[in-house]
Amino acid sequence: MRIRIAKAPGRGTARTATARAVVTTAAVGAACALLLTACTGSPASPASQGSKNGDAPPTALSGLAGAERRPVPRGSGSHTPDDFNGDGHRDLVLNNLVKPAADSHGDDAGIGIVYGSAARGLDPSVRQLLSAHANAAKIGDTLPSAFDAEASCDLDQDGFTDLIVATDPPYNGIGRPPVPLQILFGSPAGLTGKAVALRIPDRARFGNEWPDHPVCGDFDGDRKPDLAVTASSGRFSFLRGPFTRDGRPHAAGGTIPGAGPALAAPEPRADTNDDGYDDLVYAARPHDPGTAAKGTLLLGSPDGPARPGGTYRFRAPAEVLPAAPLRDKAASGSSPSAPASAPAPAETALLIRYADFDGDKSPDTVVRTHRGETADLIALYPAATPDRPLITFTSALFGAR
Ligand SMILES: [Ca+2]
Ligand SMILES: [Ca+2]
Ligand SMILES: [Ca+2]
Ligand SMILES: [Ca+2]
Repeated sequence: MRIRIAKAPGRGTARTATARAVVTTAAVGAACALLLTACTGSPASPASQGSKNGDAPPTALSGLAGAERRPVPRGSGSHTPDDFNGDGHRDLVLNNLVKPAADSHGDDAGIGIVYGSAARGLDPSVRQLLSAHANAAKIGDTLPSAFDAEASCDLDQDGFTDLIVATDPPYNGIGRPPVPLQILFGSPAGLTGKAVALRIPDRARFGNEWPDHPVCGDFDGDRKPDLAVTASSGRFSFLRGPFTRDGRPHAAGGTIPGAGPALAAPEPRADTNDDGYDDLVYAARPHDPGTAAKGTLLLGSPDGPARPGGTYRFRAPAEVLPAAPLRDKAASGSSPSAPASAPAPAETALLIRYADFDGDKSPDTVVRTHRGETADLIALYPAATPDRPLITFTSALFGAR
């Protein structure tokens, strides 16, 4: 799996670790009311099954019906990308979880994992909340407070996808900073326990910038997962996998020049020229998945992604991005319990994933509509029925324990 997960804004700034606020029932209710028709407006949607298609009271919304919790199905390992519990179904990673309105300026709400399901593509009732407090490794004596998903692949090749997370370790500004990237290993129970710091050997570091922009790929074509990570001054570290459970690469040489400042994997195929070596893109700014952008290609080779490959263009996968139906439905007035709100914050719609979730081998579209930092709606549109979401839910679920 070679993805780059959209980064949380404000990353890398020092933040104070505080106990995470639990979303109150009222806050969840408010978010739901806002999403009422979106949650119940598609009776044919499998998401509505179990709520008797509209007979349910307003509090039992299908989008929020996932507020119930079910255990993560135990898998035995798979080759499916983004399959943290190894059950063969792709899982979804969410940064930027919405926060209760009372805490909209508080800490990051963490990383949300929604597990895949055969029936619905994704099952929001099977989810995990990852946070620096619960899951980060200490750096020295200090627990980082930032915890943002950056990339995922099976670094130790055990059949369970692993998550690479950016943190904000303490640094006094003198000399080489600590490596802020950590690895959370997948398992039959999904992503649990403590992360480990990514170890980058001294010879594979350069300069005093924070190593960042991790990109997974098999750049040297030996069928083992590697990582590329920025160093400084347009150089990057090429770390050959597999990785040990304490975060060490199998091998690493000196840094490779001629790239940066941001790295990304080509989309949708990591091996752009089909020569068996995954390729790498560098660009002036981080790439948002699924958006059109320009970068420069470095072609993989037995020595890693080091051969110039010319200009590379990321293309947006869909000509028209379906919207998560937050705005239209909430504004339609058909929701009697929708709160009379002050002027609504601007809404932004983002593609968050373009990949096969329902197992038919065609890529599906997962979009997310945000209203400020306190409301969102995520919708999975299957390739087979691109005008009707298979499931919708809000990331406010992660605040409902
Ligand atoms: Ca899975
Ligand atoms: Ca693994
Ligand atoms: Ca490799
Ligand atoms: Ca290639």
